Amino acid sequence: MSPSKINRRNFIANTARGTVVLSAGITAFTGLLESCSSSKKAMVPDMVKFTTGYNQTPLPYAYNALENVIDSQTMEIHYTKHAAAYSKALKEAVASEGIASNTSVEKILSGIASYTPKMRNNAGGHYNHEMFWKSMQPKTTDNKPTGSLLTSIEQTFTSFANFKSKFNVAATGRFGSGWAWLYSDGSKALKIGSTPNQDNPLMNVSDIKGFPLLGLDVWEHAYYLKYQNKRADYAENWWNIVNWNYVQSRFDAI
Ligand code: MN3
Repeated sequence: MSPSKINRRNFIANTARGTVVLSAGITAFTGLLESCSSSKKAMVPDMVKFTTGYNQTPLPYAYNALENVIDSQTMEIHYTKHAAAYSKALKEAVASEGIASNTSVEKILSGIASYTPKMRNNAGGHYNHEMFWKSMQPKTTDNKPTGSLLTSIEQTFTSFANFKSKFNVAATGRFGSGWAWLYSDGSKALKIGSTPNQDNPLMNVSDIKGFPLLGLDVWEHAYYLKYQNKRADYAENWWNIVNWNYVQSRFDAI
């Protein structure tokens, strides 16, 4: 934590638990903080940088940019049809369920138990995909994290190879549609897990709770044209296009 960040924020120290909870006076993540309180650990994402709106942000690369791993047709259908539908339906749900239009998706997710299945499916779907697009980049050789994230992965999972193996188990083991996650339950502790459908660790209904750092879409629409039933091959190839700089930026925010 840099001094400048410290100066920008108001700290409340909980010395009994040895944890520190940041109170930035921004309401967007109040629910998230509350939803994570059950883990007895602080959840302190960078609230401005990682606040999600309702519209799709532009895809940060061309449809064919990830061609060796994800084919162009899959990317285009996935972004312009599937993900676009989540954004559209999210906006419908926000309007019909009386939510203030400046409410962040994160705030909605943290209290998702209070809303309809339409909200759950589409707020989750929109959030997950907005994060998914940013977490990929064109294929590079020997693609792996560096710095503090690599150190933490190696400390938590023994090695980067072992981390990938455990993540792939989460991805291939998810029955039906869903997501595999690297997430933090607070205090930068790394966890691997999966959620069904469009759920994610920000939801107060989720079995796993925390701040998502990296998510892999294992719905068949994400890979079927190129990989058919071979989800394991998709998951293995995907490591070549993970944007570790983006994952690191999320890790730095907690
Ligand atoms: Mn998808």
